[in-house]
Amino acid sequence: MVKSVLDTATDTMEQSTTTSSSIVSKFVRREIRDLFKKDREAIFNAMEQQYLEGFQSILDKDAYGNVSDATLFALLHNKVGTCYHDGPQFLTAHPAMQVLFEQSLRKASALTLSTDLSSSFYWDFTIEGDTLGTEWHKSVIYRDSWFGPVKTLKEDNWHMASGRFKDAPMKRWKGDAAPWNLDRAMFSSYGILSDPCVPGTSEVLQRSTNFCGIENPQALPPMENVVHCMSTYMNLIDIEACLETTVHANLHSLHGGAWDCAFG
Ligand SMILES: [Cu+2]
Repeated sequence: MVKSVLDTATDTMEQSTTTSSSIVSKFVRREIRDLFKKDREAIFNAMEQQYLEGFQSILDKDAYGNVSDATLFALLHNKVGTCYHDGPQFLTAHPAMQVLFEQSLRKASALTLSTDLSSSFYWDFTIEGDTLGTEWHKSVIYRDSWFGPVKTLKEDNWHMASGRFKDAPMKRWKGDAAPWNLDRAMFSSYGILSDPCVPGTSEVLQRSTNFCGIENPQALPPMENVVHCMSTYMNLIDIEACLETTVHANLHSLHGGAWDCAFG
């Protein structure tokens, strides 16, 4: 796809030169709802390879053992020493991890499904924030053929009862222990790559919109929160702190839920 024409003009006293060349963008990132259905389906198929089939391409198998790319992402995200959160580096480091994810996604698609992906995706969750209010769990995002339901039941042990990712395993590091992967706050007490405060023992993904018996009435962050952060604060540290706490952070808990509480 030809994205734009680059014009370079050089003016001197003696001559004026103009050159033009085409810039070709071979890969684009679109809001997930804006993708053609076939492109979105290809992406989800590749994600199945990553999250269900343990696709491995980033770490060398001989050196690190059987460590899937998805496990590495979980580890990097949790590792305190990686510093993805709690500072202005969040704005660049977190997207850098997304680039790594996309590289793995393209390889998974090409190598295991013989499909070259033409695009990647992002999720603009402020669309749910602006349009669905407390009904955000009804978003197309949580369709079975997309990411699967977020509203689950205690009778199902908070597992997704349907959807392509319903059997997604909780990630564990399967390589050797090494100084770089031994860091606080990376593993739960059961060795699962989740927040250490999560005491779950399930080896299959669990999640809920319920908190200790109470249905959470919160909505996803609206675009107004982003605008507020960008227009209220004047330096990167304050803008980032606002974005991380009022735009990003609740996503984790909203999609996790809480159960087996002392009450409820
Ligand atoms: Cu994060």
